[in-house]
Amino acid sequence: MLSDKFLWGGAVAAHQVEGGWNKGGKGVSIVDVLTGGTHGVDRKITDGVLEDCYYPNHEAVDFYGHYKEDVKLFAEMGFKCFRTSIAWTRIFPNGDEKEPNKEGLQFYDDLFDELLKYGIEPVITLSHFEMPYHLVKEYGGWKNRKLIEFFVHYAKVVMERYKDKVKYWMTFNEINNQKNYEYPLFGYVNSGVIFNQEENPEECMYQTVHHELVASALVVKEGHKINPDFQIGCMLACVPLYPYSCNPDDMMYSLESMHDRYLFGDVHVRGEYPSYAYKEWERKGYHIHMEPEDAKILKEGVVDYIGLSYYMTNAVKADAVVQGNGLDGFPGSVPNPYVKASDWGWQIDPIGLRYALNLLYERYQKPLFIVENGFGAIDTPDEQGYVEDDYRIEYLKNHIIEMKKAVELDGIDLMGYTPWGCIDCISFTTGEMKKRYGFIYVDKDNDGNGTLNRSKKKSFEWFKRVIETNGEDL
Ligand code: BGP
Repeated sequence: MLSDKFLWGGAVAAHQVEGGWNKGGKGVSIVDVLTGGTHGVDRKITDGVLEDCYYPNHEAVDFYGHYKEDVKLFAEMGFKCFRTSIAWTRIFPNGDEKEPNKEGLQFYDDLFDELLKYGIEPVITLSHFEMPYHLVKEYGGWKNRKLIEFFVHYAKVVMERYKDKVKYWMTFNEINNQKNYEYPLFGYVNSGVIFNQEENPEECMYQTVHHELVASALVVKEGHKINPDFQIGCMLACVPLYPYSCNPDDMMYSLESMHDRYLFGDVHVRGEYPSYAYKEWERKGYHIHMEPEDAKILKEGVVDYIGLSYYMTNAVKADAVVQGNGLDGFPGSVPNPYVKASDWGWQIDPIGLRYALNLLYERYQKPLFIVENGFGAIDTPDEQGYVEDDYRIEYLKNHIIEMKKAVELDGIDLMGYTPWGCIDCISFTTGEMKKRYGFIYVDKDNDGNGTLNRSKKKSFEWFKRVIETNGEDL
């Protein structure tokens, strides 16, 4: 049985739902200047706002204007918590101001009050791919150590302001995806840096992420001073990399590939880099600049829990030709003959979730929180506008079964489960509307047309029942 404190809910990120990109004094964030993409084509990083392009994030599903209606629907489903992010640019439009934007602060006050009215706990990510664009243009993004100061200031302002409304925090969303630095989008949205345009992309990535790790640790420390009851976590993209075969070469290759996935998690959770990181830097002649106080900061700022996203596993083969675009595969990835993939090539593997939870728990012995999981699909409403998303129910059900095994059979300390995109939102990787995850359908198409009307999909009633029975009736 799951504990009766188990946090069932849903997850989104500000820039994928809010819209209102220039309302309420909000500044331009880096996602505001990405173009939308089409299936199979990467989103593009532009050099500023192009007026003649369709920018899905600019309007998104207008959660900014509809949040009361949406929160009411979340409450009807029985959500115990709701994960979203604070758009840094609503609070500090440029990122380097001293004084916050009052209207931005008020928006999140209103949103959190609305959630709390229904007994829904806000779970807040401080940085989910939406740093101020000004910090990229003016300072070069997180490559610049100065960003630590700006981020810590922003975090302190919002933690102080919402200290009685928000208990659960996360610092950076999927910080470890930057390890996949050959794929520009991940590095850019996390750090504002296009690594493969740098002289030494990998060394630059390590230096950049080091600044984020120090900032994260400082925020954990400062946050606990503001309210000792705060639970402040990290957020890791968890993609277990299976060896393709029991050939020792494949076994070793998968272990080495997993080193990459854990590296930054180790710093968040243990307060130090793993031994193999130092060896790699030495071997490759990298010089990662660290201030003398950094080691102490990292040690003192270890996280309280690990938030994770889980969508897929990958199989890796030592002698595979490098393939994949960084979204559907990591270097050495090969199709796994035992699992199917979604339309976007994401391998569907519910057992992999139990595997992932075991990996993380064995390594860290810290509470885990599944803050993203879900099935992106093209939903087709019938004539009445109803979406019968049995495929989504099937996906989530199978994952919840394995999640429960991790708790009930493996004894994993799991705080909660918030499926991704509980209301339809803009897909991050494709920039499109048509890749949907929600229990709630939003009438908006890929070209931005639609009424923005909200309606319940079949999965809405299903998930409501799951929460009502604490995961017993699937
Ligand atoms: C994660 C991000 C989310 C989200 C999700 C699904 O990497 O944290 O922001 O979007 O992936 O990806 P997509 O929207 O591309 O299907």
